Amino acid sequence: MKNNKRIIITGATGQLGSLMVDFLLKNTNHEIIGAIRRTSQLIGKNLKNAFKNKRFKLIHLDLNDSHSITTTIKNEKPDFFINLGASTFVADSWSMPENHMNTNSIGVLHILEAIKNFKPKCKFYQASSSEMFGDVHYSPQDIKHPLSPRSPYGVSKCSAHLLCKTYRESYDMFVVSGVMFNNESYRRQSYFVTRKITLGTTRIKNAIDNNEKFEPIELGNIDAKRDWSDSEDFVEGIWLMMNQDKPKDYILSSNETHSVREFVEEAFKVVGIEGRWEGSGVGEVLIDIKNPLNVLIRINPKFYRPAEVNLLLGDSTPARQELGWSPSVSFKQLVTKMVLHDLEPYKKA
Ligand code: G4F
Repeated sequence: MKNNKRIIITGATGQLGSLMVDFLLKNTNHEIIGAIRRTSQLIGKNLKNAFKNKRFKLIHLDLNDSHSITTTIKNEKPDFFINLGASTFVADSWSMPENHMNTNSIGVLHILEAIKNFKPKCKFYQASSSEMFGDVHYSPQDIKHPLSPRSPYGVSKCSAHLLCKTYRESYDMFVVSGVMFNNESYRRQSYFVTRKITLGTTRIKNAIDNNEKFEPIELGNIDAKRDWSDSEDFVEGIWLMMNQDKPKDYILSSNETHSVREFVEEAFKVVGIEGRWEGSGVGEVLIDIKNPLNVLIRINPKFYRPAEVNLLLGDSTPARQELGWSPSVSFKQLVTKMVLHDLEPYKKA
């Protein structure tokens, strides 16, 4: 196919990667190469539409193996490389810090080196993270906010972010970092707090409707605040960043912040359950107002983190003004979308 570009997307089975694949297959005529680890479990689930398209193919690439990265760049000769592959679960980064540094930092170094040496005109996108701002100095956080991470994950993302800046400035490469605040969807894994809540809420709703016993959802710090967006909005922002004339970093965010507590309240509202918070600290619970014996949420300190990012609130004004990007889904709409998706299996049952 003439004039078609070749785009490699790492993390192609993940939430953002698979949505990126779907977006590019739908909105461009380019060849899409999904890169995944051989052990990735979500191929059938998240890439089922992509496999129907002849412009899509899957390859194996391991961010922890420089040879696999170099060989991929040499063989595939990509025009764009969108790096959405990473160890993304912040809580795990204290128990697996080396894995996070290797995958998220050294992996990026290998990609940058391979592009520089074998396909220097390839445009590179790095998924930077609002976790880099960690112990925030001011709100809202803009692109100039100091890097102040609070977890090994945050450190790994800072290091990759700085490598990108260095390669862009040293070798005149097209390298952009999109600093993405939290983004969620029905493809989010169940151990992230939003999906844990939407899956838990729908499980409880089904149990109450059928007069069955149920276990509450167990959470950690419910007062942490995040700037949550819909991942489907972000993939468009990423593509706009890749198509600028000159590489420039941007923030992608909703510009609103909400606590985990608010997310819980909204989710139960969607299924028509009204709760009331009682107690405090580790003893705090959310109970069902209609039947106070029903405990909906309980705190489990095992989900507390050794160091917490208490507040994230982005300022994506430059992306909106200069790239023409804008999020289309509000906080309430996002919670509703995710809860309604997770209710579906119960309707079919
Ligand atoms: O959903 P989370 O695990 O996401 P977190 O840590 O904010 O990281 C996500 O967003 C980053 C961008 O800011 C990405 F870079 C990163 O890869 C990932 O996508 O936790 C959100 C908040 C935290 O404050 C956590 O302490 O929810 C709090 N929380 C409370 N109870 C919980 C739980 N988090 C999880 N995962 N599980 C709980 O039971």
